[in-house]
Amino acid sequence: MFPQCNFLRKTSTTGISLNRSRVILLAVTLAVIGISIPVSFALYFSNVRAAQAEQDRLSLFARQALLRASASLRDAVGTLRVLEREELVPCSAAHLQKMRLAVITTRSIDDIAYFKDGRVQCSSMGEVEAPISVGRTEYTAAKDLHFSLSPSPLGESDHRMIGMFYNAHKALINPVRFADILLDDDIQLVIALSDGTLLGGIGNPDAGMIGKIATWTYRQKDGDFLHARAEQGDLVAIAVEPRDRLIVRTQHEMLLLVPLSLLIAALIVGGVVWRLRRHLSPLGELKSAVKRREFLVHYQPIVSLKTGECVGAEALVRWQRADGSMTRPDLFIPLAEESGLITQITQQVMDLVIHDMHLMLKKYPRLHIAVNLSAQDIQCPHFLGSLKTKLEENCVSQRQIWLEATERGFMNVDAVRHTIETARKQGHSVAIDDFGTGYSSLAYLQGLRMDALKIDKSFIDTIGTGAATSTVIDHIIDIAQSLDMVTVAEGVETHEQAEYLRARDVKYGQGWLFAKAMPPRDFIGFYQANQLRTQG
Ligand code: G
Ligand code: G
Ligand code: MN
Repeated sequence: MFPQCNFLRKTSTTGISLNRSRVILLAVTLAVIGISIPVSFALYFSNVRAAQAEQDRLSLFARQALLRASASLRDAVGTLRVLEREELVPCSAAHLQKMRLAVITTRSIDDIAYFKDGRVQCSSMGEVEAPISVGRTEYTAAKDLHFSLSPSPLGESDHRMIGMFYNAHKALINPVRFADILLDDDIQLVIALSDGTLLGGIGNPDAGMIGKIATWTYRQKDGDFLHARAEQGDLVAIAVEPRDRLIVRTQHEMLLLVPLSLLIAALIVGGVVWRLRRHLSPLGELKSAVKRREFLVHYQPIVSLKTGECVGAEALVRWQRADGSMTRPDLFIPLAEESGLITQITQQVMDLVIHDMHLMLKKYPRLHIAVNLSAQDIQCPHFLGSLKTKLEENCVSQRQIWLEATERGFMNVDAVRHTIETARKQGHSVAIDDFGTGYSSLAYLQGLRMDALKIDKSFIDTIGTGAATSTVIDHIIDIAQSLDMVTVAEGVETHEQAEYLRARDVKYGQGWLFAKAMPPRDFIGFYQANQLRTQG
């Protein structure tokens, strides 16, 4: 029905000065947070994952070593038990033979000795000429099982042998056999008794450090080393590695997690930019103002030049932003018209006028409110239907709403005629606004009835200046009067201007001489005081 109603166009960034720096600051803050959180998480989790992976690796070695050591120990104990059970004549040929066989078949045992009264009587090597002392028991494992640590036969501290006593037999055990599993290069491994006594190790364990770790509780940490323990019965296996390994592993994890976190950060920042873009463009800002209904209306009184009675007011829209600042219409109406948002703003203005003024309009039937229409409202008068409904709902007469149309909206004369005729049929008065400033042909005045003509401020300003243009105002007044239109002078600022207009029978005036535009409550006060003065 109104093919001309599609006003949405691409818009340049005209006009509005915005609160950009705040929005940009917010965007930068959000972006910094959006980047630093995922990256911090990535760094943190790289550390955690690396530590866990290294700990798992060490634990695995410790458990393997422990299993091996337990098996060796079981083996050795088993061998001695068998020897005891045989009950052979001590140091007999058969006994010596059995001991020799046991040494050969039991991997962890290097030598077996038989002793009596604390002195060695014979061993797998044969008879002992001068009986040697058997050594002190240093650790008691099971009831019948004792250990002693003897110095290395070769005098090297890391090759000392372990003595294992079971009743009358003692087995010499090479501790290296206890932990002979394959290790990664950088890992050191030790087997110890649960009191911290070192049994053996591989990978050149640093005895001091390991001894210290052996007595630690499970979670204790050393600055330079990572370690894992496995315990079973009397045995403890400890795997140790330098902390440097962890750094390498952490770097590995970072290679994976940091790019991932940067990707997430990019998504977050993209989202922030996408969300804030609308706030950064004037049009985006105006769109959200329309969506959030950030508009209000101020009312500028229109008075009778003869009597001074206030007969109505012009509704002038204001944009009140969330931060409380007020934006004037000349800063956003052009953008609203360019983008097609103006029709929604007109609707909101009409809603506001009814909300603010319906009680006043009902109480004072002679009062009117003039609402500005944009060119698009005139070409596409959807607002008329809903205005009618809302006025009826609020029991306000259609006559009390004037509609102001500027010449700029008169390009498509057929559409204008339709709108103006419909509006007048509905009971509204229609005023032509900013008359004489629109550069349009006066032809539209022919055959198009309107009720009022608003003489633009620029003509009022010429009054008393003696400028050549000052005579134009007289012609405008003549045109209005010959077309039987009510005249309203806009922007009246001086008594001289008012006097001049009065002398030429201009009916109404609007301007700072009478009052500036004011909030609804103030206008109601102004109007009531004016009524008392002029009517009472
Ligand atoms: O009062 P003021 O400076 O605020 O008005 C500036 C301009 O904005 C004026 O030309 C006025 O006609 C226009 N204007 C004010 N309110 C509205 C409105 O609700 N709709 C339209 N289309 N123009 C308005
Ligand atoms: O364009 P429109 O006719 O709708 O405009 C009303 C505009 O004129 C508003 O911006 C309003 O604030 C302004 N205005 C109203 N009266 C005066 C006045 O006496 N002097 C000046 N300078 N501006 C005025
Ligand atoms: Mn106006």
